[in-house]
Amino acid sequence: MLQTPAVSRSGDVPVENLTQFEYLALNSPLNLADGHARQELTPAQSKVIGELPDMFAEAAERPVAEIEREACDMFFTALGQRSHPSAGDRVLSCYSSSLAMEIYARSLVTGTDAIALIHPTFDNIPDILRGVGLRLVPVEEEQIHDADLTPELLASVGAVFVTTPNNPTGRVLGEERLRRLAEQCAEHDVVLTLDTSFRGFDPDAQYDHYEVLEASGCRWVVIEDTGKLWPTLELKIGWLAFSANAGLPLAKIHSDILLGVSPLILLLVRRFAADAAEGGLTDLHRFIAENRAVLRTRLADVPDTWFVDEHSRVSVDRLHVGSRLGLDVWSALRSHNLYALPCQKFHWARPSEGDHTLRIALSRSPLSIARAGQALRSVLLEDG
Ligand code: EGV
Repeated sequence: MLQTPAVSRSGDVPVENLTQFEYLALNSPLNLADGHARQELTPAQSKVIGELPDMFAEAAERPVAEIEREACDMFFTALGQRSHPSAGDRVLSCYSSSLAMEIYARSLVTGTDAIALIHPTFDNIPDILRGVGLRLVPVEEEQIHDADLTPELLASVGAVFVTTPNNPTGRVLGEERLRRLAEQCAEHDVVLTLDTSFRGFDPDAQYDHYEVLEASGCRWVVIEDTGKLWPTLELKIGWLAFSANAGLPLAKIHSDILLGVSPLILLLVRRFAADAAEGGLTDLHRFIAENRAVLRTRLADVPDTWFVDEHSRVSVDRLHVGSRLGLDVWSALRSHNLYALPCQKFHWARPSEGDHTLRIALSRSPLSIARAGQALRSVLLEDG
């Protein structure tokens, strides 16, 4: 199923996925495209970075398994996941959550040929899953939140994959829904898979998921990510956690790809997670909420535009551009050197559903958000 690549107006570079849209923005001073954290370090985080030479020495000296266990415990616990399995047992460390997902996908395809996947969601998830030969069955986000999955759907797939909080909508799977979904997956012997990369931004996503999953008896896999939270210049860990009964060759395939991650990065994660637990996370929530408020206020009186995900707390916000085309607005913004993300490709099963929305990143300096708000405002008013 080939789709015509989106072509930028000013150049003719074909853009085949969301990440390629994000590449275009990487060197721009007003990059509000990718969901990575690019704001300034907080004073407490700067202090940790100042101690990197000592941390390097510590990482070189101590047993890596010990550092890995501490980093994993600290991170999972900071985000409310007290019942998590421990590293070295049923948590595998990866360089990134996309790598964790690739390892998951390669493992899953040994036992099934189909997976139900939340729609919309960030397009590298369907692309990675399709890349190993899985057939994807779209499940609407509303469907997952509002009711049980049908027995027909559950009988037709080997796994269900939910991004929670979802990217880009910010929608969180609540505890009761997770419990029910896990029960259904247990009943049908389907692997329940969660991508919780954005969980750090929303306290509603920080109830103890592992307690619910373990109690259900279902086969489960969870991909956790430190990569969206802190401005650590792509120094991050993706974690692949799984149930004792997962029945997938995750450890074998992980070992095919890597011996281990850097103990220096594990130490960095441990230190940033400790700071998060001691108030850093609350500060981050306030920071994102303020950026969101500045952006929304700046555009509040622009006709025929609105923010779609009213209650979202994640570090991105979707703007509906009304009757305008998202790609046209994206091009106009680009000529002001401001980059956002057109949303079609999040709607991996039906891209036209994203024709009129843009995703704006909020993990940026307040000054960038203010400037972007101003540029968006003038572009939308010209165009409206
Ligand atoms: C976001 C990009 C890839 C991803 C960006 C993202 N990574 N393609 N492996 O991290 O929301 O901007 O998730």
